[in-house]
Amino acid sequence: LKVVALAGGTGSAKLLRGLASLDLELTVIANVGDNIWVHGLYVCPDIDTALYTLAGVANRTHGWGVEGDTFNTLRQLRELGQETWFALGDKDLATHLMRTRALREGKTLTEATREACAARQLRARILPATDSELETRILTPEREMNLQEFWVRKGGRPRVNGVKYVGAEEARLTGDVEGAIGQADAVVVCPANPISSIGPMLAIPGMREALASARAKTSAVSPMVGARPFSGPAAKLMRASGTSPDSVGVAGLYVDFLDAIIIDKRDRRMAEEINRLGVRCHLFDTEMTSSAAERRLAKELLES
Ligand code: FO1
Repeated sequence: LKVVALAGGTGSAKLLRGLASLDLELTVIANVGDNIWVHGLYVCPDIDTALYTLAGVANRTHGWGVEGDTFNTLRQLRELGQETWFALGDKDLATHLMRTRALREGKTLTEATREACAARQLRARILPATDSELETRILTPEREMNLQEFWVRKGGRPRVNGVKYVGAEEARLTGDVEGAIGQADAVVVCPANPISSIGPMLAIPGMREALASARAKTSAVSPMVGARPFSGPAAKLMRASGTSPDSVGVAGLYVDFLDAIIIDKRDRRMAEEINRLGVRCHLFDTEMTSSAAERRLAKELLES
């Protein structure tokens, strides 16, 4: 079974682990909107979260970075007067060094990511949604900023007036992404921030059409329970984008290509409204608190 999973950051990792535990051929399409240049290195948090998760080395407490990493280089940078609000671990740095060198040698992000996957002997494929530059910017009353600056440096505190995907209109889907979606037996949208994780990928011209015209059924897991996401600033960004911050809002954002959505069983009251949108709504326990729960949800999703 060829399964394609659209994935963002920390929220997606658990479902990716569940999918990878099943007997299937997994291709992850990763968000690139929250990539950022730090100390001259190109950091791709969502690609790396998928990479570390599938390689079995992800830090499970934070949901990002490498388990048991140390921060000696970061400490040294701080002593040397550099900005260190974005915490790059020593092991994590190796990934950014390899990627940045590959890009400097003229390779695409897709090629650099393929090399990173091969170096870690991953069975799954990870594809950046695009090789073009695409950056999620958060509009606050004070100024516009990169997503990482908003979320990590400012702790997600500033008021949000809007979100934009800079470069999206000129961005191009890669041939690998188009091919993977076209050949998939199932497409899944991981529980991830629909505005900052999945939104940038959907803003690439042709992505929504590719998903809608795929022969495979597309199903999602909602990242929301009630008006709260499991993690991150989803509610705030959804409100700022004029979407109701709950699973009905999530289904509405994907309605043009989604066949089914799994929402948390505590949100039973929303099922009817979602069904009325033309998206089949399934109720399940979406909080993945063990490997068994990750696997159960992954199975349920493929059967939905
Ligand atoms: N998140 C934090 O809250 N604080 C950090 O210092 C931080 C560093 C970091 C370094 C590498 C990386 O791949 C991710 C990192 N993240 C950090 C997480 C990142 O903000 C999120 O994983 C995604 O951008 C959300 O999709």
